Amino acid sequence: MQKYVLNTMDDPLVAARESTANMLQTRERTFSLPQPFYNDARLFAIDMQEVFEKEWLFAGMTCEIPTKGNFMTLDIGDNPVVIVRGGEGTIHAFHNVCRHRGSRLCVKDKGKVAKLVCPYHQWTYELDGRLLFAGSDMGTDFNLDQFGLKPVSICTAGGFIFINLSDNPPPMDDFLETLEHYLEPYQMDNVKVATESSIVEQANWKLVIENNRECYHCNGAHPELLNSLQEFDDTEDPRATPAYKELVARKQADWDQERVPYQLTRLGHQNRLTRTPLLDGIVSMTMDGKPGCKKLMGRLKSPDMGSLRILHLPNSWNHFMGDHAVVFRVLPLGPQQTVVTTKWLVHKDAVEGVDYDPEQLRRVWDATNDQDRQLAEENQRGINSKAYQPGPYSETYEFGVIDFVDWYANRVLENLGYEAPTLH
Ligand code: 3BY
Ligand code: FES
Ligand code: FE
Repeated sequence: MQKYVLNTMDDPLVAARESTANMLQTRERTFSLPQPFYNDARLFAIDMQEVFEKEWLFAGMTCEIPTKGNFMTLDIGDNPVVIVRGGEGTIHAFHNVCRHRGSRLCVKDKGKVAKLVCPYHQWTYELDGRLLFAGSDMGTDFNLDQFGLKPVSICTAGGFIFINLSDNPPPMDDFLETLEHYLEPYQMDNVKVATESSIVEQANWKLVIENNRECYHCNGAHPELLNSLQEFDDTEDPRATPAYKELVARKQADWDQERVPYQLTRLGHQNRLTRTPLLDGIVSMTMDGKPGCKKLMGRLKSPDMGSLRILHLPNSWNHFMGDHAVVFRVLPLGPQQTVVTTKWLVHKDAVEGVDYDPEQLRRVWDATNDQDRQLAEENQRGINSKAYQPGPYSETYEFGVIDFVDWYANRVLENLGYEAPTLH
């Protein structure tokens, strides 16, 4: 494809890429990042190009587009994307950009269509992206085959949909296999979204992820969440008490009976999966710790499944319990603005008002999301000050943040064409 670009002398990112790489190579590894990483417009453009346009991103769940013609849209920075279910159940992703004069094709968040029809001049595409109809006056030489929608790489596993905007996506097979294995008990073809929320946070996307990767702030911030959640999820964690280790041993014996995976699995720093017990006697992330949905997920017989936690960098964390699951998607909107979308999933046969009340179901994470939004926004405001300088992460409480920043720094360096240090 012919690329048209402005003279690179005029491209402000040429110099910014070099100084970004330089800051990443010389950064203090266990300290927060230098200020521009959190608030600079050029650095944001580099994050979009090197992370969000090159890495695999969590987009949504297959249950959101259950039948032929169902579609969902999302924006990766300036790149609108549409994900649609075609014939034979195949799921396709396309740049949501008409090949006529570039209008956005699908404008709604979600919907169902027979064909993809552009709202501008009604060019009409098949669900597999082929252009079927382009008005009547395009001339005799016009070849429909040359104007199909541009595909976006996509893969699915365990009900999750991932997309990748690059021409050369990195391999993901290990993660997809692992995800299938951990999600098998939940029979992800049998789930639906009970309720969802999107909140806009006035903070850089990395502050949103950093905040999620530690529970150092939980005691001071999250009374509702701490009704159910332990502040750590690993018996090797220095904070793990003998009582936690005993609880883990007891629950793991139960989980063996139910044949559900629980081992901690880390795939590089990008993906981490583990099942951890909730507080003793608590089975779900609800205000009272009781199931929020009477009908359990998948093939599960007991609601007491703890929480299966799934991390996928750069943009998702998730909690799967026995009765419901909560999935989270993070998308940058600007240098200091991020949208966090949360979806609560239940068994597809669960009946609203009988088996679950969506308002009850969402209470804990609505409160927690709002608290985390405030923390990230205050973090952003302090970082914008001329007084900000990178500060030390606690290796005991904030190792997850260190891991995230290491992953981020390495991906940016490598994607910019620099050598990156090996991660341990
Ligand atoms: O539960 C979570 O997803 C994160 C991890 C630690 C604190 N927190 C809100
Ligand atoms: Fe889509 Fe004209 S821009 S039909
Ligand atoms: Fe939090």
